Amino acid sequence: MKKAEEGGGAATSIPQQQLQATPRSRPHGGEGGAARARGRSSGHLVNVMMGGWSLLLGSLAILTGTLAEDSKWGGLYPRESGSREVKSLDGLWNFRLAPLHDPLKGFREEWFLRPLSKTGSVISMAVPSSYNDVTQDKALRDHIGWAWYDRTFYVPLRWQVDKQRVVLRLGSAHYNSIIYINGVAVTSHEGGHLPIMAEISSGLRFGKENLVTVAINNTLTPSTLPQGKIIYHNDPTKYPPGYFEQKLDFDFFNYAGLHRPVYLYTTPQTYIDDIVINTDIDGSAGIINYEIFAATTEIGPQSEDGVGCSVKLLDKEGDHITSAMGCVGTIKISNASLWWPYLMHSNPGYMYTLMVAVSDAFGVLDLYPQKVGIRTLGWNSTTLTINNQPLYLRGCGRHEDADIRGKGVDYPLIVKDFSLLKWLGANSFRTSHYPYAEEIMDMADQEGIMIVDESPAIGLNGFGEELMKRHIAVMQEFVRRDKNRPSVIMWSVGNEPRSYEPAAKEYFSAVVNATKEADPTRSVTCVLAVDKHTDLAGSSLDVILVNRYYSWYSDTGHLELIYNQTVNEFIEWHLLHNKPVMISEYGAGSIAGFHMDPAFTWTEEYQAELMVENFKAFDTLRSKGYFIGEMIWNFADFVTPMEYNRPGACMKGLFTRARQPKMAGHLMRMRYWSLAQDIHNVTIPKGVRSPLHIIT
Ligand code: GCB
Repeated sequence: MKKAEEGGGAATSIPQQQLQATPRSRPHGGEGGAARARGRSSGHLVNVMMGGWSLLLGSLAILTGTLAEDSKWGGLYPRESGSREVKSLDGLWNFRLAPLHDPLKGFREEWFLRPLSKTGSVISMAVPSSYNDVTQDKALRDHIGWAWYDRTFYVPLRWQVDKQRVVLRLGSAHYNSIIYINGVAVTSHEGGHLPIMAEISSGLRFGKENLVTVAINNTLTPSTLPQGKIIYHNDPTKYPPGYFEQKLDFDFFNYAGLHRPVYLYTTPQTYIDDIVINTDIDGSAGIINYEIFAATTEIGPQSEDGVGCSVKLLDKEGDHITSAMGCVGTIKISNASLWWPYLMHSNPGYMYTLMVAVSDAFGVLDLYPQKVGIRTLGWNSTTLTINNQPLYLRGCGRHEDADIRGKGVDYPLIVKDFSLLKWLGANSFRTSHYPYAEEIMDMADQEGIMIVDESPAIGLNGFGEELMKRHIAVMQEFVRRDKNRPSVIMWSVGNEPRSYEPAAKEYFSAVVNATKEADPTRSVTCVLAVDKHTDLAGSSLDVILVNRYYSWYSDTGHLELIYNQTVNEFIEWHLLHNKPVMISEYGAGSIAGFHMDPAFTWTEEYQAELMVENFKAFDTLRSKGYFIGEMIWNFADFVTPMEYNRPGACMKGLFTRARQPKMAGHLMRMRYWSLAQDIHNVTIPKGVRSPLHIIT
């Protein structure tokens, strides 16, 4: 077995049964899809899927179920260490769409058995990226159904000699996906936005060329998250035979593809499968409670004696602070540097590194560097706190959305967006309306930007058993991925459900309870939009988040009504539930460069004046002591499906899609810095000024 270079010293031992495939008795972790899929022929796997996923609506293949084995994975991001190597598979892959009216052709012809280039024509496709906007091809932009990706890669012989476990990890693939290595299906996954993993060691040709193939289907149905519907048009006087369209229950473009980085990484046969961190504070001391879940494959450990865990805590500069033994433990640090949000402290986003080691009597087997931000969260009927200080959230709803790449991870864009958030003086955002890329979440941790972490359940309706099971499974996967992130201060189980439907009460109670069971340390919300007297979800939530578009979707043009309507609305939500309340969306569309005085809908002036009226209402609500934040819709303009009532995009951005500030961006900057000055006594930077001096 490969011995890592960094020593952890003698380690306290893990009982042998915990080292076997399912470490500890967790609902997740341990050996996953690859091991189980191994030995099956790929043809069998497809048959299983076709049987279980009720594939056809007319001629269209649709996935409505899942093999789900891979959902047991996902806790730890691929990181290098003294015992682990990471190899990126990003770059240009080969790509082909399945024909719209013969969606199963690729499975029938077994495209996964050979390079795609040998079964037909291919184009180059960037990974990570959405595939929709990277060419001039309308068929690619508007595709519904299966798309196929493949590429070759080498794995060094040395990995085999060193008896390394090799894991393939895709950050996400939207929506359903099946992954093949050298022609054999190794795992499948339902749902975009969350990782897919498979241990692939036994299917690899070490020192030789290997083939990875991904089949991916973007079709949304009433039982997917998010939901959608396929509508068939049967009137032969209007539509050609077999004509169908995808209807969506949300307004953002349903970008599809391999949106996030694809990695291969190695671990030893006895490895760190997951780490759970919870932190607390005691006066000026910081407390880190940790739990390490080790696992082993059938060919490990090499030695069964004395396998155990140890940790070393390093500060931000990498200097050693303290060490501890044991797979479960507590570390107390006197005069700890806490994790604080941006503008709430002079050193926001402070994180330690917990170097976790699993060792045996001969030395370290596996190492994983786990970031730790020490902070506490609290909530009661009026307040949300961090490190015992009340919070006021200044933020926005966002989208993963940009030119060309769609929802593809893009490092320059990540840096730009966080730079703009800090320029605004914002301290938070909501991952509307799905889990964001881990690379974005890393930046939030590091910069001290607080996150309301939202699941992909947007606009839900028809609250049946099947949907609930899926929703709970997604929340568990989501918590597993983001549980150790200090930036995540609240879970949002969804956005704007039809929570007046009678089944909503029981449904949300079950989903919220399951989320709390997975993570009792954070508050849970759901963003509401229906009338407060018909809503049936609010009673299950810790914090009430409400979207309201006064003078835009209602009383359009009547800015003078905003103040009263907003103040009354939120007072009533609080009285009804006796919980903290906040506005999670408000705003107006504006076309950058479109001006009219007096203000008119779609002008920059109208958007800005609507904001000013809202600010007055928020200040009144703030003084009541239970209004805990404001998030505008939206950070930047983003692309919608084609509609006649919007020019290709939702134009409610503070910034254009190219991230240039509108008048609203400058105004928000003034607002958020003034709030930060008022609440945290920060100095407003030079150059922050209201663009509205003309109207205020
Ligand atoms: C909403 C939705 C958001 C939309 C927004 C709008 O309530 O939550 O996804 O984009 O309204 O602009 O209509």
